[in-house]
Amino acid sequence: MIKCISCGMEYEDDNIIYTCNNCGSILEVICDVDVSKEIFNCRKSTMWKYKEFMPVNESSIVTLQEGGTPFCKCEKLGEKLGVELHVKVEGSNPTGSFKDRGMSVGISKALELGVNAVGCASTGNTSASLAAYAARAGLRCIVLLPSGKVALGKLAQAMFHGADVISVKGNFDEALEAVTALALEGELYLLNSVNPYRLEGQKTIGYEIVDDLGWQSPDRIILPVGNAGNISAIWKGIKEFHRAGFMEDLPMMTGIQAEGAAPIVKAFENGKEDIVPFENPETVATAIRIGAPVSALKAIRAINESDGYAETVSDEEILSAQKLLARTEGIGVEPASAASIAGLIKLVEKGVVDKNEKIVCIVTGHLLKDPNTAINACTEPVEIDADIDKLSKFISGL
Ligand code: AN7
Repeated sequence: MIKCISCGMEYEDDNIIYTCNNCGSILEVICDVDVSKEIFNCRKSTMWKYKEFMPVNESSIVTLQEGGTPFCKCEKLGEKLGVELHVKVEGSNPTGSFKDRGMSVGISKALELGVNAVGCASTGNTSASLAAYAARAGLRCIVLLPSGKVALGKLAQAMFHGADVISVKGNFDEALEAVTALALEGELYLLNSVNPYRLEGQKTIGYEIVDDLGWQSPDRIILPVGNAGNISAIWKGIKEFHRAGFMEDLPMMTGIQAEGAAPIVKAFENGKEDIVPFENPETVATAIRIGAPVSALKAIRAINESDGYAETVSDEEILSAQKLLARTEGIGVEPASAASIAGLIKLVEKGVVDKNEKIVCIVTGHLLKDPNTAINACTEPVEIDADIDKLSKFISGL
C-alpha cells in the first residue's frame, strides 16, 4: 500500500503514481511487518538482509549486493571533536554511492510493474546507479543531466552502462521537472526519489546503523541533504525498527546543506514546513546543488519529529572537511558527502552537539566520483628520473 503523507489517501501497490491524485503531496510506502530481529542472524550482510521489510517479491529482486557498507569508528577525528564518531561509508556500494540501495528496490519494482523504460534527472549519482541497475535488468534507461555540472566519474558511469544520456540546458530542478513531465506522459518509469519505492531501499541505511551499533540508536545521525530523499528514508527506517521493538532510543536527524543550496535549512530556521526554493543553487558539492527538494516536507518532519537540526556549510568548509577525513581517517569521499563532516565540526563549535555524543556521519559517495575536485585540491607530482640518488635527495628534502 502507498499512502499520501499529507491527506492520507491510499493507493494500491500496482499503481504507477508519484504524487497524490487528491492533494498533490508526496507519497510513502506503508510497511507493516511483525517479525523478531533474530531472523536476521547469520544472513549475508547486504541490504536484502532485511528483505521482510522490503515491498518487493523475492523473485523479482535485482541486486548487485548493495548495502552492508563499512561502519568505521573514527577515533582520531572523534577525539579531536570530543565525540564518539562513526562513519557509514556509502561510497562502498556497487556504483559508489548510497543510490544503489534505492535503485535495487526501484528497478525490482519496475520489473514487477512490467515497464520497458526507466528514467531520472540527476546531479550525477542517481543516473550512474540507475544506468547500472537498468542494464542488469535489461531495461532502457534515459537520464537527464544539468549541462556542464555533473562530476566526471558519475557522467562516465551513466554513459558506460549504456544509458541514453541527455544534457539539459538548465539546472537539476529544471531537469527534474522535464523528466517528471515525460513520466506522466508514459514515456518512462520515473526513478527519482519522489518515487516512494526508492526510499524503501535507502531506509536500510537506518537499519544497518542500528544493527551495526548492536541494536542501539546513536544520539545523532548527520548527513548531507539535496533532494531530501535520503534523510526522509533513513528516518522512516529508524521508526520502523523502533516500532518493531528492535531498539529503544531514537537519533536526532541532522541535515546539512551547502550555503548556496539550503532551502531546508532556511525553512527549519524559520520554523516552517514549506520551503522557499533557491532559484539558482550553487555549490562545489554538485551532488547537492538542488534548489527545490522534492522530499522537503518529509525531511523537515523527520528533523522536527526527531528533535534534530539543520545547518549550512560553506564550500570552503566542505573542501576542508573532505581533506581532513581523507588524511586523518583514510576515508575518501566526494564533496557533498564531506558536508556531513563539515556540519559536525560546525555544530560542535556552535555547541549544538554535546560533548561525548555518539554520532554517525553518513558519507554518501566515493572520492573518485569527482576526480577533478580531488586533483585540484592537490599539487601536481614532481617529475624525477628513476635514479636512486636523485630520488633519495628529493625525498629527504621534502
Ligand atoms: C553523494 O544523484 O540528487 O538528499 O541526482 O549524490 O537524498 O537527494 C544526489 C544526491 C548526498 C543528497 N550525497 O541526497 C542525484 C542526487 C550525494 C548525492 C546527496 C546526493 P538526497
